[in-house]
Amino acid sequence: MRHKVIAGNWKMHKNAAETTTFLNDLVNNMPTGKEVEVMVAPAFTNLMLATQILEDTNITVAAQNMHQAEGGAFTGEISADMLKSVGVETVILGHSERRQYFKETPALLANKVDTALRHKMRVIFCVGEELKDRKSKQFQNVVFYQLKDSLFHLPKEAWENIIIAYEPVWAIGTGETATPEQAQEMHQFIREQIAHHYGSLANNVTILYGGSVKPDNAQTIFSQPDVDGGLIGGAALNTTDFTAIINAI
Ligand code: G2H
Repeated sequence: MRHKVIAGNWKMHKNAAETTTFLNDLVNNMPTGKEVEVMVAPAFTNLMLATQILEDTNITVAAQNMHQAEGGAFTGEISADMLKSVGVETVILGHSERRQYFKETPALLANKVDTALRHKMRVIFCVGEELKDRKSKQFQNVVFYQLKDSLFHLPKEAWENIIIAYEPVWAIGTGETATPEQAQEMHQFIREQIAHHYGSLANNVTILYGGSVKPDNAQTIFSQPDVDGGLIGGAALNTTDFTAIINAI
């Protein structure tokens, strides 16, 4: 169901002690009276710690990645069942850093999405164009194929468990942010493509913006009609900025 979400993607930051400090601080300083799901995505090693610390709160925990197989000889990998066994119900898939540095392809990501949904997990699926695609005006085309190749094989019911994160690659960790108009244009485009394929359920899909969201730009981005919240990287690593961003929704 469409709702507001602020999710912190910690990437490869924070050890166990830092995770504990951050989460206790967040719990003690959580903005109140906000209709928003607050989520954190720590490293694999800290997921169990996070679900334990957050057990009696409304803050949810996501993994940053997952393997597509049920299990087996895949040294260094983590399965959906392992995530669920430590209380993790949501997984981020298709982040541009996974696509770029770990060569994750649309077909592989389709496979990961299927596995996550089979395990009744929620997926935050990331899409976004590179700078060259924006310059060549191919950005909508690129994002369309990212959606089509990894998600448009799904049955309608599956969309209850899909959240989209639009993250223009040129805005990730660069300090460059899409303007509110650029974000709205793409969020609307994404919703239209889902509507074109699936009909009115598109209105119920949560679409987050990601890419250098900070306390000082969050409010104008979140105020756009098709922006339902944010996937936050750098600014999710300290509680002052993160709670300010939650307050901006
Ligand atoms: C985009 C975002 C979080 P940042 O990757 O997914 O990171 O806010 O640091 O650009």
